[in-house]
Amino acid sequence: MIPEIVYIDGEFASGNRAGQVVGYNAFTTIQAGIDLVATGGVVRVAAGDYEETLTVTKPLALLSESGAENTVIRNTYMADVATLSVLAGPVQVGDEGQGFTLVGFDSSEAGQVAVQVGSEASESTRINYNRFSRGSGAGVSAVVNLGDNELDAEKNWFDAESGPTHSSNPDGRGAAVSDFVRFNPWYTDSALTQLYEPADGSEQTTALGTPLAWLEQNGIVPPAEGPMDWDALDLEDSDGDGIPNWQEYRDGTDPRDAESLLKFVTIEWCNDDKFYLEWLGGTNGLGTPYDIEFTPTLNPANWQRIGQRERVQGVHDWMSPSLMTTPSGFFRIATPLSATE
Ligand SMILES: [Ca+2]
Ligand SMILES: [Ca+2]
Repeated sequence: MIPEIVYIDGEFASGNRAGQVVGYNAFTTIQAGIDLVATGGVVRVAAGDYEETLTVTKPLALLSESGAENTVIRNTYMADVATLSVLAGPVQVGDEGQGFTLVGFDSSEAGQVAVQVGSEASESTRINYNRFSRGSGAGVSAVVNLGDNELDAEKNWFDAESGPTHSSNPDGRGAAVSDFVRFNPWYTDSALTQLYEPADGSEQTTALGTPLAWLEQNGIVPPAEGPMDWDALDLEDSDGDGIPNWQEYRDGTDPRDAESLLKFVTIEWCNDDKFYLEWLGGTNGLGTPYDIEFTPTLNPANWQRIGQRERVQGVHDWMSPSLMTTPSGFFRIATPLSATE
């Protein structure tokens, strides 16, 4: 009977352990387990440092028993041979808490590869929760896909917080991957705890925090034949109302309408103990509530938030809720970039 699960431990001696018979379902090398497990079976590898080059020619799962940190597969003796070659699939290499540290032949020469996947296996192979090392040389690749179906190599550590070296990841400085390797998200730490969170292109902003998409929606775009200087556009006052575009975003007003700007229209002292305010504002921009701030004197100013008001389009009103201790002072409407408690 061919075993569905085989156990690998470099320290197995001859003789049997509970349920494990050395030479049948227990081996000291990973390659022996790969060769002798049933098709579609599981090769379970105990913690240790395995100096091997592996070739997989049938569907199986290769899993460690105690994670990538404790289970290393290393090619120390065969230059120009991948540490792990996958020639048929589906094959799974690693899973959560059951990955490997995979080290290619350590050389500064290009062409040293940790995992190479053939075209017959690329679509159905998964390589996750592993760690790749660049070794001492820059020439070591983490994952090379010889096929043109996308290979799942998400959630690995590529030996750099910036992710693997590949043209589609211009900031990546880690071990390289070939084309047709899906590597995003990757782990940004070797302990495999923090996944990289890609920036959403729609959330790009100017230096002052104005979304580029908001400027575009309001028809404020760089000239076709000029520099893409969004920061300069942000500082412009496109409608000539005295308010720069970045401020109109925070105020929620229309940067193309000079009548639309944040301003008080009414300030009243009523019933001898309350202030009543009205101001023009809008919802065309930042969505955080307006802060109503007050200072009894401008020299020195001591602005304190005394209320908040949800945004609407047009006129806002607000009545101070409690007795104001001073019948004179100054108000302003503040629009902090992020909501404050
Ligand atoms: Ca303006
Ligand atoms: Ca305006």
